[in-house]
Amino acid sequence: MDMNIGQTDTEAVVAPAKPKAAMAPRYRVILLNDDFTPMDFVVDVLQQFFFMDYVAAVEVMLEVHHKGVGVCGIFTRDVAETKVALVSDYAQQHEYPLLCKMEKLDTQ
Ligand code: TYC
Repeated sequence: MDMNIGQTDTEAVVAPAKPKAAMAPRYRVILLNDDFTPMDFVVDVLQQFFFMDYVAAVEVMLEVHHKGVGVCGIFTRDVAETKVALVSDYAQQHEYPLLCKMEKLDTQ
């Protein structure tokens, strides 16, 4: 008995095209290590601008201190740009060389 009525072999193996829902690209906001910015200042930045609790902020600060870079969070482009600008202005006001950057994520 024919179990494949109305369906060719090709149709049976090719998955139907699934429309991809458009999703806004996301960006990773990162801090870079330097030898001059005080650890307490970096912890304060992470709490103030990224709403981390003290323990999480110390963890990220130490990650940056030991490995050179650490992730503050993942955001849409506008939010990431705003965070980078706010952190960079705050560091400059205090005359610290702290670098905050954003990187586009390639997978969504
Ligand atoms: N390395 C700095 C120090 O020893 C601390 C520091 C941590 C600086 C993280 C920047 O993004 C940074 N004072």
